[in-house]
Amino acid sequence: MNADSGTAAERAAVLRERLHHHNYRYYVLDDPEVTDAEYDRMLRELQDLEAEHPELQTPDSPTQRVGAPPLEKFDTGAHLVPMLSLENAFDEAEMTEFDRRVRTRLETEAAVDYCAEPKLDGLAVSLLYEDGVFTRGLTRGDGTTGEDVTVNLRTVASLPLALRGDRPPSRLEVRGEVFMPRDGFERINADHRERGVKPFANPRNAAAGSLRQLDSRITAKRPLRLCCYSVGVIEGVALPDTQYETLECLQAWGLPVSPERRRINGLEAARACYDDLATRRAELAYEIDGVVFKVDSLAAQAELGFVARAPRWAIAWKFPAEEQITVLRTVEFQVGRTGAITPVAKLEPVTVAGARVSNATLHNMDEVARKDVHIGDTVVIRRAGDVIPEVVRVLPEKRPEGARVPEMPTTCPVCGSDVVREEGEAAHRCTGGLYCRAQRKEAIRHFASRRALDIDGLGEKIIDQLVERDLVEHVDQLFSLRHEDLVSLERLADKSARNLLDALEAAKETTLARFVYALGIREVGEATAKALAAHFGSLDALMEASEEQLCEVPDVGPVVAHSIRTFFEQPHNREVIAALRTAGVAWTEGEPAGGGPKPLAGSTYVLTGSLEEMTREAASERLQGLGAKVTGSVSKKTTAVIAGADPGSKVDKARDLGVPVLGEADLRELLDVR
Ligand code: JCF
Repeated sequence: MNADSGTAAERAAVLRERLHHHNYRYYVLDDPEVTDAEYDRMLRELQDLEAEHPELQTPDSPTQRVGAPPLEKFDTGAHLVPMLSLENAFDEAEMTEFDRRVRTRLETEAAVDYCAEPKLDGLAVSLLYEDGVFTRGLTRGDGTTGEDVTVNLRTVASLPLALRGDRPPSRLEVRGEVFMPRDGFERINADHRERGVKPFANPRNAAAGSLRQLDSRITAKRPLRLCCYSVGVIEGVALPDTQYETLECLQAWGLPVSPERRRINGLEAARACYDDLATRRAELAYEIDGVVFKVDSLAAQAELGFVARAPRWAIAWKFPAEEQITVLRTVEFQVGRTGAITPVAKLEPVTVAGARVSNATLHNMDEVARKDVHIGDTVVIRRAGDVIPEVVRVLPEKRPEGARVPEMPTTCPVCGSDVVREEGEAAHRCTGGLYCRAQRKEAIRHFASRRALDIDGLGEKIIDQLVERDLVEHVDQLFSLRHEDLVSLERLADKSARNLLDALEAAKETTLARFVYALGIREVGEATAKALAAHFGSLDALMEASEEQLCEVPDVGPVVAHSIRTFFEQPHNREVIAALRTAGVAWTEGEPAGGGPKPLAGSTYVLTGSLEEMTREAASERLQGLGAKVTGSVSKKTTAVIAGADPGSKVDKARDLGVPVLGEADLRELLDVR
């Protein structure tokens, strides 16, 4: 052996040791000491070393989790000790009954110690460690024999390939659940959808499908996790006296166990534990379907024994099912605040996870097509946590004769405007904009927001009431509100009403850019509104511009141009705009700068103080229209500072830096240059 391979061997050993340690910190203790990037760097270094010196590879190396060539089929293997199933409790009475039976059999009145842990919704496996090395893994199968998925399990990052500690058991058969956390499930399904592969119905199916892959290289790419919960066989080391300590022991050997495990005393505490997990269910990173309670004392477990294939000392107190089957009566189309039109399934009412459900979202028409939803179908409904109920899938075998596919209406069910669907977008949208009642609240909120017309005091609560009482159907009607209208609203005193009327009056004087932004045209944010205002100079020019002309504006592409065109083509939108102008909303119109020369290109101005003839904003837009940059702070690169009345420190700064200071007359001259 040469000196080089000697150091390589040492380095590989050090890296393996560190990677094992960090794997343990991350997956078992849930308390990582290094970032993912640092971990990856070490892993890559080890991979490179092993590639250069294949003799340094060990079967338990952290690099050996990439999978192996596909199998023809899985072998079967016998569990050393049969894998048990769990009795279920579906309500509190059944749990109380379980506790009573346990105490009767143990001949005790005293509260029993239980070890509690969440019941993971994955797939049960049995793992064999011989002399501390992982040698075989089986699925549960029929409880006596299962499929040999050893190569697949070796790719599961949280499964230790070798046990930790000085004296691991000489033989250990340990049971656990392989599951897929929610984020991983979402990621895999997003990837499947993108590639046109059928997504998994739920994380449980995803975990099962991934583990039962004949090609373990695919399994290696799936974000599977392991959580261990019991021991089948143990040799060479004695187990502690309780289930709780057994879990601690497994953890010390490097096997992941539930961080939610608890030792509790008696039925009352079991109920509290159940309630706690039920409330936190939606926040957990993985799906659980109940809480497992086990009599903690192993001696008491032995005394209780088994019935059929389930232990008398354990029970799974299940949460109400998050999925239910029902019939889809019809599909309605709901218009959201932003104009997106969502297909909603109207259902034969069912109770899902404790709540009565008669509506479920179908998301969008792509999803309707992908799930092949027909009206009259029997469907699986899912309601998880606070998430709105959704249609997960249909049961095609139950489809009635003549069931038809729901169709998106061509006009908005609320306002009758055209419904469009933009290229590359999943959602259909109502083009009604300001006119559509469904979008009115959002439209008014946006219209009044600080960067739009900046109507002080027009908050959400007031907007809600204005719309609900039909005081404001379209934004122009904001300007015909009277004092008596406003004081009739809840939470609006005389003084606030007057302030709001003043704010409305003040908001009428605006800029073209703010006005365009305030219209709430899809794809038109503040920057685009400014660019449009500078380019076209007047609202009429903008309203008449073709898509080609719109595309000449910096940053406006075909998508934005199309959205603007569609908006201005809607007669309702034109009516609202005309009414706004009649109400007195006004701005200084400029000359179109678009396409024309940019005499101020390359120059940078700073505006300060108040101008007499126009607002600073209007001046800024017009300077920008002529190609100048307008910034907020003075530097050596500033061409000039333009100062109105009562300028601030910017003028001092300009003098310090030798930057010219111009007045309003100079500004007018600048803007006249064309
Ligand atoms: O999390 C589970 N799915 C889970 C299943 C947890 C347990 O403690 C179990 C189990 C199945 C059988 N314990 C047994 C005895």
